[in-house]
This record gives sequence, structure tokens and C-alpha cells, in this order.
Amino acid sequence: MSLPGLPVSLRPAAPARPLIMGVVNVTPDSFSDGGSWLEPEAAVSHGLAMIAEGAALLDVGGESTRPGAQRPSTADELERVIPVVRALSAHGVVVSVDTMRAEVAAAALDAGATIVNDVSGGLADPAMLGLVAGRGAGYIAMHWRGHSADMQSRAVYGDVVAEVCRELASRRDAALAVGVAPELLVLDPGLGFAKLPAHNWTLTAYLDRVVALGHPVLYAASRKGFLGKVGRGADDAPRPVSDRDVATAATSVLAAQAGAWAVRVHDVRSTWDALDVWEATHAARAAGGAAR
Ligand code: PMM
Repeated sequence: MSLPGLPVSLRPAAPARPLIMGVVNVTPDSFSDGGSWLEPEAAVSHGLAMIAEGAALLDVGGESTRPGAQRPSTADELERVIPVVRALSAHGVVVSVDTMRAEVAAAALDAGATIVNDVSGGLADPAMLGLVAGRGAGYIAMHWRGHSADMQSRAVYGDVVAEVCRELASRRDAALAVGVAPELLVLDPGLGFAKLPAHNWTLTAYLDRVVALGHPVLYAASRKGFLGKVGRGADDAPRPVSDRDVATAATSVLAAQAGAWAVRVHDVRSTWDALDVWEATHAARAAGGAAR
């Protein structure tokens, strides 16, 4: 098993175009698309459409982590996620399962997922890291300070970049200590999780510091609240979730510039085009002004 786009021996010194991870939320209540893809058939066809648009992998989740969200039961999460993971994997899609529960992760790996995306970085379920290590799966460890019900009360930082990097490094150490393969470990600063808008902007501005921790980095700003506060609407109201994909695509370019491995987005098309712009510009710059 190696992470898509990144056999470790090929880890680029200069930024390469990030992969696009398409979001498949099989939940009734996610902030961005809750309820849209609750039926397995709808979730699968939405996922396949994102692959056709250029997504390299799909992240399937059955638990909403919006601020204040209540957790589903394990049984509900399994029922939502597993049929979708199985069907997408059968289509040959690289699937990550977005879960904090080792039991759900194990069932998803059995159903064909190859990566576990754990927004708690192993803090929510003590069995998670051992499971991932034992199965040789890819692992995305996100910066997290507690469950969604009260996480925003933990959005207190002196130096958000230094603290997120330090706390992520400690999750990295915990994962490596139980045997998660270093080349399969991805780090994610966790925008919106115990973060105020200013924290999200600062982490975006200094994403290269997270990259400097030495692991592939996932950047996941798509449609999040801080992106609703930019842009020009007819009034001063925040942009609705459905109108944040242009801002999201702009952040994908910033993530590319910082050297992210992948961006996790809901709208693949707009990020694809934005990354085409970044890639063409990057290639022209690398050519040293030698265009004829
Ligand atoms: N955000 C959400 C869900 N899963 N996973 C990772 N690794 N990083 C994130 O920032 C992240 C995540 C919440 O967004 P959604 O409701 O649109 O899925």
C-alpha cells in the first residue's frame, strides 16, 4: 500500500500539484451538504461524478462534525458508510473513511477502503492507531481538541501555528509509536475544529509550517464558515454554504503553493480548474522565463 500520488521515495522537493479528495458525506446533518447523499445510490453516483471530474480519491463519512453536532450511534454510522465504501471500492475508487471509531474503520477497510481519515488523530478511540497499524492502512491524523458538541470553547491559542504543529507532532509520534507506517501518515491542521476564523486564516497563511513537519499534508477548508465571510454579496450577510466554492478553489491554490499533498473539497470542478491555473503558472516559473 502507498498513498495515491505519493510513493515516499518520490516525495517531491518542490511543490507538486495536490490531489483532489472529493467529499462524500452520508449524513443527514453535515453543514455543507447534509442530507443530499444519504441514500447509498445517490452517494455512490455523486462520488463517481467527482472521480470523473478529477478527484483522485473519495472521503466517505457518516458522522457530521459541524460545531455542536451530536454523535450518531456506531450502528447508524456503519449503516450509512459501509455500503457506500463497498460500492465505490468495487468501482476501483481509492476510498478513505472519515471516522473516529476503530470499529467503523475496521469494517470500512474490510469493505475496500485503504485510508482512515480520523479527525481526532487517534484521540477519540484508543483502539484506532493500533487498528490502522495492524492493517497497514493509510492514516490521516487531524488536529483536534475535542468532540464537536463543545469544541469551539477550546479555540484558545497563544500562537495557533506553533500549537497546532506541536499537537500534530505529538499525534504523529503516537501513531508512529504503535507502528503506523511513516510513509502512510498524513497530517491535517483541522480547519474549523476548535478554530475561529482568524485561526483558519493564520493556518492557511502558514500551511508551509505544517508541511515542514515532513509528512504529506491534507488541507480541508472547503465551504467552511470562514470562507462565508469573504466575497461580495448583495448585502453584508455571510455567503451561504452553497456559494463558497470559488473561495474554496482560491484556498486550493494557496494549499498547492504551500506544498500540500491533497485538498479535500465538495466541488471538484472549481478546484480542478484553479489547480490547472496554479500548475501552468508553476511550470512556467520553473522554466525560468524561457517561453518562446
Ligand atoms: N472536515 C470535516 C470532515 N472531515 N477530515 C479532515 N481530515 N479534515 C477536515 O478538516 C475535515 C474532515 C468537516 O467538513 P464536512 O462536513 O464538509 O465534511
